[in-house]
Amino acid sequence: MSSVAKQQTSQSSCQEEHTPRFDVERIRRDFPILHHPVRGKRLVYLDNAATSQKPQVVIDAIRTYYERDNANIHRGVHFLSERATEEYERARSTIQHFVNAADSKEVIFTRGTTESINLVAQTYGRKHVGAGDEVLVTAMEHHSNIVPWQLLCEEKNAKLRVAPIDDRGELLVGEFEKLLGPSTKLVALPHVSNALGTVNPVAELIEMAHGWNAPVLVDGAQAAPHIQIDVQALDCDFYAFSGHKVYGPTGIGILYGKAAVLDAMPPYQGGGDMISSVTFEKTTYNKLPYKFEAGTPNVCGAIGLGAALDYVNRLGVAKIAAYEEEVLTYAMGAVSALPDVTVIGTAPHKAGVVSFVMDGIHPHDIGTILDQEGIAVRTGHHCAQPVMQRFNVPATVRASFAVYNTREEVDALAAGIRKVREVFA
Ligand code: C6P
Repeated sequence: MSSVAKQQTSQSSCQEEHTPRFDVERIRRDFPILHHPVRGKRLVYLDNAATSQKPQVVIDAIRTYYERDNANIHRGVHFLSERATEEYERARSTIQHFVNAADSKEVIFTRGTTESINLVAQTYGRKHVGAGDEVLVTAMEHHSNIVPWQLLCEEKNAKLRVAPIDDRGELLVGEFEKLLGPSTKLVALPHVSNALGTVNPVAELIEMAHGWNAPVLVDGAQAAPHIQIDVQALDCDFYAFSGHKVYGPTGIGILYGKAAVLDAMPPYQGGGDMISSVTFEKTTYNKLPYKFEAGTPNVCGAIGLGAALDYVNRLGVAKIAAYEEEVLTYAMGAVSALPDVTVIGTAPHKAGVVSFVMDGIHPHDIGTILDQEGIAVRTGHHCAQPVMQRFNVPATVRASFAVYNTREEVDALAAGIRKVREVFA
């Protein structure tokens, strides 16, 4: 175990002595799907970075919305429309507080992280990035934080620069800083890497970028479930995350943007609700955040996400983070101790993810055997092919953790991996 991992373990055991134990069994009862066997076995769900499971309160919120409140929003004077609008806007304010945005108008509902990033690329990016300019990303990006910038750079004849990472999967901060300069018109980086679990020092990186007047978009898809987000403390210009990874429904996500930056951006899509007035000669646009929410939005998804974040707040983000760190440290120790296993991504500061490979066995075979044991992991490139290229592997097995995972499930994973070795012996 690394010295930092050991430090983390001793920190966790100190915390255990002074704070009441995190009642994971009670939390597990909130998630109905965890109690349905798969392949005749108890489900061990370790694919939370792909999507997390949903607590009963979120399922109930969705059901109640369709049973009691369903109507279009911002459009009707009737009772149901008013109630649906209130619930939708209440969800926005929950999200505002979750990320500590200064104003709820800085919170834009999108379909997910992918759409949030594309929105920024196609509006801010198209306006401010020109020929010869540069967009800076890192070598640990998910495809969603690469391809939108490539599309923009191709269109504008701009250049995509990539800050490298080291063998542990940590960003080389000095190299990142060297890549910044007067041509940098935008920086986009992940708060937490989905393939490696590395937590980036985003506040420090944002400060460096701002030194060159480059705004920063933080891809928070893998941070939102694990880390307290404070967009004002980070001073990021944009922050994107998806509802479905933080116990909410699919098809809903968030783009936070500083009000002044969003105000100066052209709209993304045209349609209903994003306008102030329309004539065939000229259209004027609605105020924030509606300017960026064209068409009937995912009302139910927003309400479901609000319920998910209310649930997370009730558990306490700090308590969740401390508990998950304990489980992750245990998992890193258990998996890396197994023979023939190499963990990919060993940065000292990690969240949520253990990625690994086994000598002579393809990750898909490992995933298939684990599945027979009721253990759900993701295998493949995790939509982060450049990370696989960096570590010279075709794919990895990724176990990713949520608030309801336990040490016993880590033990089940380790036993499953031993079984894989036996099968291939
Ligand atoms: N990563 C994973 O298994 P969407 O699909 O829009 O909700 O999120 C895209 C995305 C963007 N950035 C990061 C860091 C991500 O991890 C993801 C989604 C999932 O790793 C599905 S590919």
